[in-house]
Amino acid sequence: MAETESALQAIENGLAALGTRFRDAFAKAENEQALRVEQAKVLGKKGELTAVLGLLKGVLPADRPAAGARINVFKEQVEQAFSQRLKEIHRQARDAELSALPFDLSLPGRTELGRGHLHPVAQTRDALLAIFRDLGFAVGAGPEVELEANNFTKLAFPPDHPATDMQDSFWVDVAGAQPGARTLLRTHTSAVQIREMSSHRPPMAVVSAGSVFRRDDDLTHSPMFHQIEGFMVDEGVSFAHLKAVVGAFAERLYGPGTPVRFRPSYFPFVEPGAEVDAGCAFCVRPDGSHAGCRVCKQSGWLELLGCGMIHPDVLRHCGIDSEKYTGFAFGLGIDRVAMLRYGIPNIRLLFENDPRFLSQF
Ligand code: 2U9
Repeated sequence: MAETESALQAIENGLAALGTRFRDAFAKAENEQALRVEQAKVLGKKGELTAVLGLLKGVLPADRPAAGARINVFKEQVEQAFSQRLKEIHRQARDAELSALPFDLSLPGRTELGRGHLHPVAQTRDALLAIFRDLGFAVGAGPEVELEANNFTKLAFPPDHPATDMQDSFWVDVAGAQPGARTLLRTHTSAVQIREMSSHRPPMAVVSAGSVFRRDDDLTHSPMFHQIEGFMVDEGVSFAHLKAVVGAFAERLYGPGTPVRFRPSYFPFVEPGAEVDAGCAFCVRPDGSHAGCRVCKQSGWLELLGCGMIHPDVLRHCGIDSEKYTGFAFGLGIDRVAMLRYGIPNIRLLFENDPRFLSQF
C-alpha cells in the first residue's frame, strides 16, 4: 500500500515538475520549429512523459485507471498549451510583417517581365505599308475566307485555266453562304484589290497586306504566308507610273540609289507582266556596283516583287470602263522581306512562335 502510494506520489511529483518545465520552455520558444522541438521533448517516444509512464508499473491495478486518467489530463494540457503558443507565434510573425515598412519605393522595378512586341512579320508588314502610305496609297482590308469570285473569277482565272492549278487551295464551307457560291481561304491579297475596285470609282490607289493560304508545305514554303499588294487605276496610268512607284519603293526599302530591273513575266491578271529585282543591299559598294554575296547568290540582284498592267478583263469584272481607265498592280511576299531584313535563314522559324526566337527582334 505504501509502495502504491509512493508510486502515485512519484507520478504526481513527476507531472508537476514536468508541467513547470514545459510551460517555461513553451513560453521561451520563439518560433514554430523551436516549439515543436520542446513539445517532442515532453510527449515524444523518448520524451520525459514516457519516463513518468514507467512509474505506472508500481501502481496497484485498482489505482491504475485513475493514474492513467491523470496522465491523459496532463497530455491534453500539454497539447492545449502547445496549440495556444503556436497561435501566439503565428500572430506575432503576422504582426511583425504588418508593422514592417510596406514598400521600399526606392527598389529598382522588376525587369524579368519583359514587354511583348509585334511579330517580325507584322513589323515588316507595317514598315512596307508605311512606305506605300507615304507614296499616297490608301490601305484596304478584306476577309481571309473569300468568295471564289473575288479570289479567282474576277481576276480572270477561268475555272479550267491552268493558273488555278498553280494555286492548290483550301476550300471551306461557310454556314449560310449563298448556294453555289464557293468559298476558300484567300490564296492572295488580290481578292482585297478586287473588292476595292468593285466598290470604288477611279482614281484610286490602294495597298493591302495580310495572311494568304496555299496548299504548299515544304522546306521553303509555308501553307500560310503573307503578302502585300497594291494597285493604282486612273485615266492615263501607264507602265511608266508603275516603274516610278516600284523605283521609289525600292529606294525607301533598301536605301537611296537602289537600282531596279524589270524582267518580262506572266501573271494571269496583268498584261504585260514583269518581275522586278532590286540591287542587292547586302553587297553594294559605295560606287553602286555589287561585290556579289551569298544573299544574292553572287548575282548582285534580289527578287523584289511581281507586277504589271491590270488586264482590261479584270477592270471590266469590277465594273470599271477599261476603255477609259488603265491601272498597274504589284505584289510581294512579306515573309521574304522579313527574312532579309532580320537575317532569318528559314521561313519556318517565323511560324513556330518560339519566344526564344521571337524575342530577338
Ligand atoms: C488585281 C489585279 C492585279 C498583283 C500582282 C504579282 C504580280 C506577283 C507575287 C509576288 C510574290 C505574290 O507573294 S507572292 O507570291 N505577286 O507577282 N502580284 S501582279 O496584281 C493584281 C492584283 C489585283 C485586281
